[in-house]
Amino acid sequence: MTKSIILEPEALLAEDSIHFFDIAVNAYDKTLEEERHWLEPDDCIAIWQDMAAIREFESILNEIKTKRTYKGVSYDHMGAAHLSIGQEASAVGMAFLLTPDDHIYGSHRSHGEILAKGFSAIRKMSDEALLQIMRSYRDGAILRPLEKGHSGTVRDLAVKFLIFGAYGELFAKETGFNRGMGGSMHAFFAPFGIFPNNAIVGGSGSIAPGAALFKRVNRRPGVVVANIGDASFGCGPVWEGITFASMDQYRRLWDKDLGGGLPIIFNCMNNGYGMGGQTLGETMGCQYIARIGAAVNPEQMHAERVNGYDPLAVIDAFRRKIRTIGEGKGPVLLDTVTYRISGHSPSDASSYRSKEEIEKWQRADPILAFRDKVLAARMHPADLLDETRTAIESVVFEMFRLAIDPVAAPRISMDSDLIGQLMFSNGKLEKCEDRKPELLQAFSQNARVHQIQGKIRTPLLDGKPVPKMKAFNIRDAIFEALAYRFSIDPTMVAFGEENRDWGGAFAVYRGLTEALPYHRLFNTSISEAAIVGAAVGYALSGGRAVAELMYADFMGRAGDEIFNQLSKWQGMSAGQLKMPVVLRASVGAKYGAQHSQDWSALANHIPGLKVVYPVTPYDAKGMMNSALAGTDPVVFFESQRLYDYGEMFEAGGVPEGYYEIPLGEPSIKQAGTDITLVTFGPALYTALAASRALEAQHGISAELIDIRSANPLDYEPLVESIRKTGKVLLACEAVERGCVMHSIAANLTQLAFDFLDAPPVVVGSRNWITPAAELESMFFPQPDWILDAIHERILPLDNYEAKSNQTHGELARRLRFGI
Ligand SMILES: Cc1ncc(C[n+]2csc(CCOP(=O)(O)OP(=O)(O)O)c2C)c(N)n1
Ligand SMILES: [Mg+2]
Repeated sequence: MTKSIILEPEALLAEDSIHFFDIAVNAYDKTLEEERHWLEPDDCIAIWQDMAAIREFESILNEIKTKRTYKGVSYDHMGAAHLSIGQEASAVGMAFLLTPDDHIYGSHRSHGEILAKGFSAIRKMSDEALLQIMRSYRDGAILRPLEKGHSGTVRDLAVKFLIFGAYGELFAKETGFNRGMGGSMHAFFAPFGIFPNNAIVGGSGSIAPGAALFKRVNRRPGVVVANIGDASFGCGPVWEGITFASMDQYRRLWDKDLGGGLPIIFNCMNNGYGMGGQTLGETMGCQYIARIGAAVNPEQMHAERVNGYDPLAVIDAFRRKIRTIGEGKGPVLLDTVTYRISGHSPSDASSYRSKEEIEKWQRADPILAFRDKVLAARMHPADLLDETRTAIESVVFEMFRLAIDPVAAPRISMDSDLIGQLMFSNGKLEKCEDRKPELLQAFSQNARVHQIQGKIRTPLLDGKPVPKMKAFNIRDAIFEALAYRFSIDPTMVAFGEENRDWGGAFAVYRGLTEALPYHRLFNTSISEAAIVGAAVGYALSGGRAVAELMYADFMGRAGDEIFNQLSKWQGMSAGQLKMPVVLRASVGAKYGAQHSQDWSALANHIPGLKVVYPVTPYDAKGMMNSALAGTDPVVFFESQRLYDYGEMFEAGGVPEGYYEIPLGEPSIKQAGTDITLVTFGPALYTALAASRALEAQHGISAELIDIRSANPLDYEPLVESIRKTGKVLLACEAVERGCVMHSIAANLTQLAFDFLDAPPVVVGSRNWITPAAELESMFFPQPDWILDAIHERILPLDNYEAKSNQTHGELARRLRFGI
């Protein structure tokens, strides 16, 4: 389909100017009396109590970190504690109106936001709902130590639960929200709408838009708040997240009833500093974070600066901005000015700021200022405020004591394999929700489906190889798997660059544009970090996402999102959250150094990712089906050179119906007796050619095994093969140094040592830039290289003259020079 907006030269080249409107700065000026139409006396107590609780929570941590003792109680907290003393009003103001349907994401400095959001959710939930959550969450593991001796209300119990769970998480306790797998910087508790907090500065900036996307696509109530620091606005992924969240299509092209612009508030907790870098006047040039909105869209993201030292000003801003989002006019940017009186962390000596500055902010202390305001308005007497504060402080202290108690709050057993078990959920989930998937047409009516029906799915047709044009190929295989899951799982979305209309950069999605509404398949900005980050946020919210990276070389642009986010949240949530994301990354050829790299080793190195690279139609369909039925993140490499390849190995052809190939099972593509050739990626075809030459010219029978999956991987078939052949060569198209095959070779040396006649040999691409298409045969492994390497390093071949230098001497020379 062509676009509905015609780019008119007359209009686009005409003289004009761009208009900006004023951005409000600390415009809130209401007195407490003026807020009385909504502000009940109890609300004042709530705000006061929540701020006091946060202050106490953080003060205890500060004392414990710096002095190892607080009120006579000693504890050695080894981990991080990025405190937010001074930032309480901004946290409480942010959370005050939010309901459990509203989800917050945050940063390394989020203890205050976690507590504020939790307290706010607790006030809005019924006793039954609270009890249900506390009893069912991890089968009551957090609740049990609290129930004994509790005599107050359910809400009081829930407040204790929140503080106890938070401290427990910080102190790496079994009784932490996530069994201590997240810790201080990553703590969260989803049932209260508190979603992952991120140790990567700005990490939530690209993830939270995916959570907002989930709400729109699946018609969920609520807003998403990304609480990120002022310095994080220098991070590329934050800008990408803002770009992704502000795409015009949500309002112009998506079904109106979805609700319009993404329901997200980028809330800058602007404390004026990174760690020691000052964002005003030193490390940034915008002076006001709110100004950034003016670059984004005509509404300037409805940005404004808010006084984050006054909880009422922040509440006021959130009320107005939530309304704006309700009108479908998101995203929103808030620049909430605050100050951390505490250091960046307790070890921070604050050498970068003056004592005088800190003292000025201490005099403006938001908690004391609010107290004065309440007293001046005669809302409550001083002794009630003071009693309330003392009472909540003692609850916080009590919870601290309980959380450090090794009996009430133990750690996971040191000799358990629990962390290993948490890395993958290994679940099978046909659909993330049970409702009818939205489709524009039945797939049985789809032109691409019809076209594929006429294709040949077997290796041979009338005894001859199938011509390329007629063969059911890898592109078709992946399409079929995707189409199947789209028709089953209503939450499933696919997005990336040029995904709609164009059909995905390499036409895998061709035909899907006609079958799927915009919100299930869409083009994104050229924002790889946001593409992967949004997929992460979407999955954390409960949906299934397929994200596409046009070239694997662009993984660098999404490095944090792949390596720190996609891979880690199942483990850090201790299994509470799932990550059903398939990240499709196509591996190029012909386009030189920055468009032709196989980076499977990078993904394979990172714990928490499944990494596969199928290279036959049979494998591609079966493995994509498995990936799309699972609950784990799968990095799914595809070879651009092979998209047109038909099936050459599976005699019965590629089934039309649904089937799965479990991820992690190597496939014996050709049985043999004399040597084992193990491949990953397109090197299968290189090894196949080499095996034919070995057979024809030397009478050597090679067993050909494609591992298909680098992680997980069952080594048993490889060891079995080596037991038979005694020899193994491993080949892939990634540059040789550090490639997946080296890990496998090292493991096989351990696992099959007794059967090996010679050390395993690895053949990969040269450790160079990928040269131009015309020179590629110098770079990618060639069949000759495999024969030469066998001849030089495994089994001398009779009357054989090597064409390339694969000797040990040459290997040592290359290693010496790092090439
Ligand atoms: C990507 C990344 N770079 C650097 C750091 C180290 N670091 C941790 S916090 C921080 C400052 C962040 O400042 P800001 O975003 O304003 O948040 P604040 O600490 O002020 O709450 C830095 C540089 C990091 N964690 N992540
Ligand atoms: Mg900051």
